Amino acid sequence: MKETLVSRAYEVARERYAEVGIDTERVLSQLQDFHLSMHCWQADDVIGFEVQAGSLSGGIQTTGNYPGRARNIDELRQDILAAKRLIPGTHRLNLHEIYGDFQGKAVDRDQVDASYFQSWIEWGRENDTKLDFNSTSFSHPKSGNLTLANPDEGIRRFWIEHTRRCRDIANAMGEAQQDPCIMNLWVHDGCKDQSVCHSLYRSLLKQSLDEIFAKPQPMMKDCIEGKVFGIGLESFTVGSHDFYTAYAAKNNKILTIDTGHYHPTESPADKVSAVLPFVPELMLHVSRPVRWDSDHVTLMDDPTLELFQEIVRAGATERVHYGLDYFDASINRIGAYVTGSRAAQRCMTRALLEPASSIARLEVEGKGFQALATLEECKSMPWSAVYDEFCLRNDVPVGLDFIPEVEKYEREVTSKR
Ligand code: RNT
Ligand code: ZN
Repeated sequence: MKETLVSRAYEVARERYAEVGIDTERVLSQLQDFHLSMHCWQADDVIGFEVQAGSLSGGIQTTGNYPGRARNIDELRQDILAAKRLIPGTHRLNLHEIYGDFQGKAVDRDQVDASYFQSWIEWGRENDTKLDFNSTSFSHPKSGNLTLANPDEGIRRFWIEHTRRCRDIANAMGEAQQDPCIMNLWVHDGCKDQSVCHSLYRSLLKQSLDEIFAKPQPMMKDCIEGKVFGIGLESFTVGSHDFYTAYAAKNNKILTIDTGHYHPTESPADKVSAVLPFVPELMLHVSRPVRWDSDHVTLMDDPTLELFQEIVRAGATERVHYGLDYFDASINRIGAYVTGSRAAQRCMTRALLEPASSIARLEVEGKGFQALATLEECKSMPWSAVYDEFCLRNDVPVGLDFIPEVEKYEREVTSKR
């Protein structure tokens, strides 16, 4: 019954969109090629599997203690698969270094190598999931306030070694999956209070990055992520957006845009067309800041929608990697995983369904009101029927039907932890 309703609604939507020159079948196939890089850290509150794990540091925080957190690698894998069953399409998994398969062994960050990720590589192969990667400079006794920008040579060397090894691991993943692994580099380096050493720290970070990136790694791609500030590091951030934008432009690196990492009235979406002429590609960390970089679950809010629209309008869908980055410990984590992932897909659906070239034509012909009216009309076009059809064709619950599935998994699995 529901299936016929969905299909009927889709048929109507198909005709409505055809009237404005949009082929919904083409959009459905574009959606099939739209791969999210799911952040493994959503299922366990960014803790990971180090034997020596301490508490989360580096200016990031999860708040809440909803029961059912994944406590080990098997539980995490189980949760990721449970979430994936409810998200249409095929998706990648974004691992942090602290999620290695350490088998109860204390492996310090400057000792890690690809052997600890062999089981992930196999898991990825078995589950049709390509892997992306991140070095991890937070939650470690040597994290402090400064890692790659630390004037202490020993500490700086430690983190350079860690990050180099992470690139080796990413490259091994890329080779195994015959598709480049995208490795993100984010360090929290900054100052709680006023500092007169901005220039010193930034030159150290630049030097560290130059050393780290010196080795060619053909099967991985580097991306670098700045931010405004972290908790406890409010006064100064070494790796600011400007720093990494300049570094990426000069060194041909991928720039990561985390939607939570800008000033509250600044538009992450507007950065897409501003930086793409100068950097090879973009990585996204789709998140939702509520007053600060609070990493709330992604929703189809205006900033997120605009981000996807700007990518599509720029014709840049193939030059962007679509990572997610939020961690909410106050609600069911699988539900949060699925809600955020589907929200990102829904934004992409709307963006792909926009008759952008006709609107652009109106705009350049000076037909301002007609362009505005068309944009306004797009908001109420039946885009959701297209996303529902996408779920249906991928054999994934349509609409709210995924809620009982999450509840069942909670009853049977996560509530028993
Ligand atoms: C922190 C950055 C970073 C982390 C992850 C866990 O502000 O957004 O990307 O969230 O690496
Ligand atoms: Zn991020």
